[in-house]
Amino acid sequence: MTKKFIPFSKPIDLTHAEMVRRSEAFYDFMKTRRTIREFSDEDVSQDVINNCLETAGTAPSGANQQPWHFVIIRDASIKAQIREAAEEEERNFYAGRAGDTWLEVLEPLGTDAHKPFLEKAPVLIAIFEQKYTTNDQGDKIKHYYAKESVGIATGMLISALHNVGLVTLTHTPSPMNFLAKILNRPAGEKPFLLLVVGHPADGVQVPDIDKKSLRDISSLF
Ligand code: IYR
Repeated sequence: MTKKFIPFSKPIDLTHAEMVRRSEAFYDFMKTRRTIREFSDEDVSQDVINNCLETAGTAPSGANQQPWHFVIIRDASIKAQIREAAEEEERNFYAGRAGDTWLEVLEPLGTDAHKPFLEKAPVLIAIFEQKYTTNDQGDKIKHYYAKESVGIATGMLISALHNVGLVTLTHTPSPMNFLAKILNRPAGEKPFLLLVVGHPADGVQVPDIDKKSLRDISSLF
């Protein structure tokens, strides 16, 4: 394939002071994001979801292969199937598969095998990692750094949803192959995450937890 390059111009050009102010303002807003486990049934428009998905789709990816697929679930009967399958996995998880050490670190979050949010929240987004795709000739096209890429896209999706005042829960029932089955996804796709999206329930509380300090998460040479 021949290379084609086009000019790039900086989308924004700031002074140092403006950069400091803007980076602070972004941090101040992003640090208000909390994972929410109780949702109201208030709806979220598909226009908003689509814009946030388009933002996620701008993520960098290995060889620009964009190895992600997002399934939007609004249908009550599909949500019910997902809840049933997820709760079955979670019962096994909490009854022993997790192991004591894992359950110990989850303790402060107060989670258990009940997942009513899977039916209550207006939107579920099942995110799939495309490990490979299959072309019309039936050849497998391998994707490079698929997991890293879909992780980055998911982070951008969570940020885009937060930016419009929606709340999310990054739900990872394990194993979650049932999602590929229920949603009829092709071979080569592996469920990455089930993102629960909506508005918080009235009076919802969140765990009193901290984020690590800059000192703890970074080092400077
Ligand atoms: N998937 C289980 C357990 C769980 C695991 C982690 I790591 C969390 O941060 C939270 C929960 C569940 O959803 O309950």
